[in-house]
Amino acid sequence: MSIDYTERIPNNVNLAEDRRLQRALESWQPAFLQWWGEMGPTLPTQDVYLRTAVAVGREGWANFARVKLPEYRWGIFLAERDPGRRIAFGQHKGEPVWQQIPGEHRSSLQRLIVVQGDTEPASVEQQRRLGLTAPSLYDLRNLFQVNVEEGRHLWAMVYLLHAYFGRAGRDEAEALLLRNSGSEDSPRILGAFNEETPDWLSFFMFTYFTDRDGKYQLGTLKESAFDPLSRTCEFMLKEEAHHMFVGTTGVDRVVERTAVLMREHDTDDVAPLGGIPLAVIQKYLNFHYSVSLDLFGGETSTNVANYFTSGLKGRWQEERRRDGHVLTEAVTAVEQIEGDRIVAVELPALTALNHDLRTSYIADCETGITRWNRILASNGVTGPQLRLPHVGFDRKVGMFAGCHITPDGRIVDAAAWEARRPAWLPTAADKAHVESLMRPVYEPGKIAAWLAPPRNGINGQPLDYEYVRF
Ligand code: BYC
Repeated sequence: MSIDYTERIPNNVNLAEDRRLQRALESWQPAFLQWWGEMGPTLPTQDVYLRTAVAVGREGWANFARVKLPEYRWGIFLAERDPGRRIAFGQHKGEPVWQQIPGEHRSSLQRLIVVQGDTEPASVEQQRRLGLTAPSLYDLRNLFQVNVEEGRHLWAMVYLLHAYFGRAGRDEAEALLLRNSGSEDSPRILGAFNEETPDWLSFFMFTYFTDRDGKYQLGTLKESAFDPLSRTCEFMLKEEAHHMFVGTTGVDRVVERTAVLMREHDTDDVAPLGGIPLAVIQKYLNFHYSVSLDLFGGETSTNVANYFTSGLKGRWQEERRRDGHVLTEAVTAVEQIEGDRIVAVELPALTALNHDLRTSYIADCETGITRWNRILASNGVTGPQLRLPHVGFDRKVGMFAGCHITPDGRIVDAAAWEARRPAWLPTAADKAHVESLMRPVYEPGKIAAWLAPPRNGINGQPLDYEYVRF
């Protein structure tokens, strides 16, 4: 089914047939647009070369065109319904999925949807000033693409709140526009979404590590017995892939430029040459990886055990797993601190599901490390390489919170840890150097000197295409 863009809210959920819901969403729409105007991108533009979803099928789901940003059409798109779909896990395994929410699961599902929904506008807020310093029109366009789609993901969650949670859902939808990233009085719900994204190295790290958490969390919600949530997340994942591409290739290009400068000048200190030293890249990586690990919640959680058992939230690629999908008997190994050592202990798999998801996420993060080190090697850089810090490093959530663990996984005392902090996490001087490189480059085909050019343009366009017009 192709989507009708003459409707006020483009959708594939037959909104026109549910006048009450349509009216409720139409009354939320001006508040969204006002929020976008106040908290969205600050850089004024004439138009941007953007993709917009036009269908949800496998092929040809998106259309590319020049769009005036404030006129972007945010819509509600769910993946197609599979009428035979059954619950794949937990105590209701094998039963048909739910089209309505069983009363006993209302509050848990609402909580999950609100937490997910809260992250989407948060990231737009975090990124709002990046348009002032983009390293090229290509990158600027990618930033706006990510921003409009995060805005659409907010719509996705607001649709569910309005359609299935009555008055309470409408109140939560309103509140999603009232909390703000980094606000003293009403911050965003999860820690990483109150951090700043002040520069483009942070943006690439964020889209690599934090958007990747999004991929895994959406992957678990895609398994949900609540079918509308599952279908919403399935389509969101499709859009999300580009966001991670921006992160992966963004870090690729920074690493490549640094490696070229290191080789050409035979030095690690590429800062005076206008590059970002490898050690600084590593520190940014350490920071973004650790705050993203916090997004998985505690290693053990009765919340997550209940979500799984009742069918609200599955595991990553639940249906591909070769077990009973119930987990009442299963155990799994989880790292824990015992005295001055970190050891693996066996715990019930059900309560360790946040840990299970985080384990898949970490393996995925490793693929970035491998590719960046390959870029270093192919440029003849043979010294220290990039790596993921230990899972316990600099954590604020879970069993490692409050512990002092080094990037290589040693437990040390607070003083020793603090003394080494400048070697592990970005210092004021590191941030000032990165900041000094953030100068906008808005001539078609031109690119800032601190990163390599992209390999390809967007949607087959050349690199010197005017991706954004002012
Ligand atoms: N900060 O039992 P626990 C994305 C709370 S990113 C602050 O371990 P649970 C995106 C927790 O809520 C994906 N608080 O938690 C990326 C709980 O509070 P209550 C976002 C935290 O429930 C880039 C308490 O601590 N999606 O899409 O097992 C750009 C006890 O914790 C944090 C989701 O997260 C934290 N980091 O798991 C744009 C999916 N961590 O309930 C978008 C929905 C935990 O006792 N959310 N707490 O008051 C969930 O599945 C779960 O709520 C969590 C936590 C995985 C977040």
